[in-house]
Amino acid sequence: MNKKKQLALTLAVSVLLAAGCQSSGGKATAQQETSRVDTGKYLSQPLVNNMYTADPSAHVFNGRIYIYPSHDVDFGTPQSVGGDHFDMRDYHVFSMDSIGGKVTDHGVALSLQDVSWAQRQLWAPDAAFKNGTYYLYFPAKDPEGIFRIGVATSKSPSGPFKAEPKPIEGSFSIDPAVFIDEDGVSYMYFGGIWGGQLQKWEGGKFNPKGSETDLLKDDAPALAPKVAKMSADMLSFDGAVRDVQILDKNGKPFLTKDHDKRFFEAAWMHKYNGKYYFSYSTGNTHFLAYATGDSPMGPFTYQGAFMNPVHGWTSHHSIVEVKGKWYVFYHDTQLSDKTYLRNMKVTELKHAKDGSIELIEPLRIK
Ligand code: FUB
Repeated sequence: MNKKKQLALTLAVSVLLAAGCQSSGGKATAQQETSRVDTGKYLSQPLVNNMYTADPSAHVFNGRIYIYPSHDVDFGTPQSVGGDHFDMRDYHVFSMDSIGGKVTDHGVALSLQDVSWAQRQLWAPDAAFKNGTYYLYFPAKDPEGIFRIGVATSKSPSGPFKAEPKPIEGSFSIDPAVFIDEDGVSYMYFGGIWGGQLQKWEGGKFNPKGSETDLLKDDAPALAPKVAKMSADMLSFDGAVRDVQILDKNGKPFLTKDHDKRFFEAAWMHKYNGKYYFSYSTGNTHFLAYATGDSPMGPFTYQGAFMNPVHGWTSHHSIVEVKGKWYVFYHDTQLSDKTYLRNMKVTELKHAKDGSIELIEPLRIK
């Protein structure tokens, strides 16, 4: 490894770990932390104050807004570049009748102990409704420490959900986002690098000794998010997992060194005026970016960032239409100032006349 690369890796690792240590120590609840922060600094306020919530996937079911977030808790798990300190063990479902309305916590919808194949780290989930059933999709590490994606079902959008005995065959990595197109065909987008392990899957086989980051491969093509069609029963993939191609305006794929544009994690899909919008986080550069295309399988052309970095390290969102207006659910670390104890938020998202998304600044610049 040359000196420049060694320095970059050391820097990234220390930035990650230092970021995770912001105001470390103490296990204050989200509620206790509220009074310590300058709420005027933020575009919007946390939706929930009595627990930590992140990676909010929002959907409108039966005219009500349901949110499926990760449930961040400080279990004192040592921090690592692979994200061991994101040690989540259950999911709660939240709902509200309108944006700005009262948020209802429906309690524990699924626990790690009830997922027979999963050993740790219930990361960012998503939900879908089809065939009269609600599906909760979630990543977790199996006993070998490999992230897989599981599915659980319920007759109610708020759960409780019952997990299938095995992860989805052929699934790997993190951050599932399930999109059902107008023709009824469903797709799962997924993947994440660094803690999400995509860089350990080169060649289609998991390499436990693979790199913890993508930082040593500057001139290699950037690692691609994944997409698979879902079977009619929504419990498995229908066909092969494919790369999601994100191209620049000249039709060229990004390189690893394009850190402020290349995919990192947090895939999402929404459809607006007949176009497919694939959005994602750039991770270590903290932007939420989007790319558009004419098919749900891609390719997608990069359009730009639609949200500047939030307070915190991770950025993860969902985009949903509610009564004719569009909203982005996202998170930051306003309540805790710790990277792994986050709080979900929502703000309006506007498509301009040409279809582009107006850039959102989540922090008030004074
Ligand atoms: O919440 C754990 C991980 O952090 C998610 O899976 C990523 O998207 C990032 O938000």
